[in-house]
Amino acid sequence: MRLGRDTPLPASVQAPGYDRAAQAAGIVHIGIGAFHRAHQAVYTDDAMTAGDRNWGIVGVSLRSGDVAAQLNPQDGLYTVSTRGVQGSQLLLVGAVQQVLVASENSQAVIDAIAAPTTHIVSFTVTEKGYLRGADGALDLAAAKGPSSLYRFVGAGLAARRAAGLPGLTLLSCDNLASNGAVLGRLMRDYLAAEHPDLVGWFDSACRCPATMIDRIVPATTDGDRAAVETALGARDEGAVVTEGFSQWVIENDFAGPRPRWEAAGAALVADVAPYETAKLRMLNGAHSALAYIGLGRGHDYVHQAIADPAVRPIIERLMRDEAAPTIDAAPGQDLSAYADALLDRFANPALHHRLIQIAMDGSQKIPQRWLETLAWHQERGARCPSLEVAVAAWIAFLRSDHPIDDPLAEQLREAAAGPDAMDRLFGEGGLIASVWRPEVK
Ligand code: CS2
Repeated sequence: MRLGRDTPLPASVQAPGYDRAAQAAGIVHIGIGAFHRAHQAVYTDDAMTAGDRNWGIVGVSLRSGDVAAQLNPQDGLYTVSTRGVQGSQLLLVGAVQQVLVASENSQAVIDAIAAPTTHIVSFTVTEKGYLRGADGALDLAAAKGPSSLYRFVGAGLAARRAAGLPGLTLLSCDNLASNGAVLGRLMRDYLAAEHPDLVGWFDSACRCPATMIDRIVPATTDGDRAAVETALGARDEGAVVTEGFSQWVIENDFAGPRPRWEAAGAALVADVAPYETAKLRMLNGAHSALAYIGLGRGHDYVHQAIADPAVRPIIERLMRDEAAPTIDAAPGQDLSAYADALLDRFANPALHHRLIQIAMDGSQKIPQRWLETLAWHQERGARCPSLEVAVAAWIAFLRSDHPIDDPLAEQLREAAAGPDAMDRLFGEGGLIASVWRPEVK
């Protein structure tokens, strides 16, 4: 039996505490992968359970029909399994109402963005989804392409303005430095080229707050789906598996109404930067290092790599001695306690987080995860021994037999092959948008 609105639930499963059918959709989310379903959708669901109304989510996949095929036959319902040392828990999430596939039905996506009930368009499109060139500027040719977020948002904004509707909050939930400002600048550049009459209205009527989002969400496996089926008594093709920990820090700068996400534990703050920088350089920086160093040592999963006595000290030093000193902590933000908590999260044996999943898209991740830290120390005449090991491990990975999943895969493999790899990757005019120049030996 497939999960749906009439599925009887076991008593152990927590169900949405509100009338789903009575909610309007207030959010369009572009990039409805596992991360969104385990993170922002859960906060939104909790906010509605706490009494907030009309924050249903219309999910959008830009390319693939997979998530639509998983969720639409289930009335948008899916489960989130949290797995930790204290055991596991199953939660049924009702916030997602339907999933649209932009490549199949672009007008429906534009209509959803232009709907009067919509106040927020949020994004988890991964680093490469922002379509930036090596210089950080919008790649306009790509942005005009069929699976560009800018096309849909641009057309949706044009329709809103024509209908006399208010502007929107565009909420980036990706792991980019200054994600809100970056999205705002790129969106504006797109509008300047394609809808120049909208730029002034965009500036005054729309907002792009920054966010720091954090929850480790490994790709769901067939084994996970089978375990959920046993616990639920129904088949959930959209199941996601995650850790107990979850954090969301959001810049409190919205164009209009927003869900009371604070009722679900989100922090609404004036300045996200200290949290975002700590997360990118410590958590994500350590993750990418674990991926390349761990794969090089024959590990498959994060918890195995962090248990390796040859790896753990490198990761600890990376976080505590290299990344943490570069961060201007907010009052009450304890970076040493943060490093302790991250080591525990990485060690979670109940979460099977594949290193190869983290290793993908290195060209898009490494600048904000490693190079900012390296550049900070370089300016002060200091070295980062752990990050240098990580850089060497990435080059070894690019030279290895592992499949390389990266928009620059071919160029990276070629650049990494020769003795001048450091220079071709990170040097002047190199492949990686670099703030750090290696001392090429
Ligand atoms: C990971 C992130 O795949 C990756 O690159 O580093 O997805 C990480 O798990 C999340 O940012 C945690 O919040």
